[in-house]
Amino acid sequence: MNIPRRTVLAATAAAALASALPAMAQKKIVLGFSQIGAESEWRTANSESIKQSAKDAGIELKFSDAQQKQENQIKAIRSFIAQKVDVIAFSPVVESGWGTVLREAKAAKIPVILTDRAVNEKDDSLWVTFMGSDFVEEGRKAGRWLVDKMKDAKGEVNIVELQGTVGSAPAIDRKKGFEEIVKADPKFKIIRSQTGDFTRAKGKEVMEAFLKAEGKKINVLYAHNDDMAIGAIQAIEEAGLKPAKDIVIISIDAVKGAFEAMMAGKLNVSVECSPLLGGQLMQAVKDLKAGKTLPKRIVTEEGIFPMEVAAKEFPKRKY
Ligand code: GYE
Repeated sequence: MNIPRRTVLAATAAAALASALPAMAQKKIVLGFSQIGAESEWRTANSESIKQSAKDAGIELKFSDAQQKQENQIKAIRSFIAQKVDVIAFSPVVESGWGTVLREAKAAKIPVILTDRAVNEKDDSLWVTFMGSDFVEEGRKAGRWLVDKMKDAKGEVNIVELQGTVGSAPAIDRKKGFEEIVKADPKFKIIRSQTGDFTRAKGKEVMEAFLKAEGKKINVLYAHNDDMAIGAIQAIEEAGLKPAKDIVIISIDAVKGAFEAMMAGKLNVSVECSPLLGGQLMQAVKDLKAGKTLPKRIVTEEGIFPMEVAAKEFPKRKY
């Protein structure tokens, strides 16, 4: 058969293009994510959510664990910039000190998404969106629950507070929201407040010190997360006291460990803070790549779980 040479060339070009197309279509979006570390049950669930959601969304994830150190997060972000990833996301361990590296990302035209925790920077053009919980509101929920629980209490209500990581958004905001509510009634007194760094070990250690200093004076423990509360419960038991009875205990996150403590009658209430941010993060990454404008703030919806509902809610919990 005599096929004109031009036709053959055109057919070859078309075939080449057709075989290249799927490869082009398959070119995966690359997301660099800098995680804080693995300090709590919340964080573990958050990392799993991000990894699983990236897989489900077909997004290539470069995941870096900073082991609680801001300098490691800055290094990771710089390396993502050098690798020219499509999008950078991170959960900032503390609020301040991000200006320089965020300007570097902006200069490289790589969009940045803040997940879980906010930064304290005036120039909000340095990130496209911030997705996560309203920590001030979580603190208020904890405060409102306590005010209601103690509405008939006569005399002083002495509170000890286990704060999260110094300088972190959830520690600053959860303190603020809680104080805002309890200060309305002078019977509430925060007699000690110290960081337990969001970990069980530190929560236990600091609670031991509180008990040594204040002993039976302590009526309430407000812990900025469940892990610290769980550590503190151990300290309270070792001191011969009954958690949730001798000392009312309030914490935040509502992870499975907290539900177990509530079902065992050792924790009074946990305010929900969802770590399951992976799905909405991947959606945001895809939207960005499709040229859509994202809302500047995406707030997670959450509830509050007192011990009375723990057994009923437990089977439904996903983290
Ligand atoms: O409450 C705590 C974790 O940033 C909301 O960090 C997060 C907090 C969470 O270590 O358990």
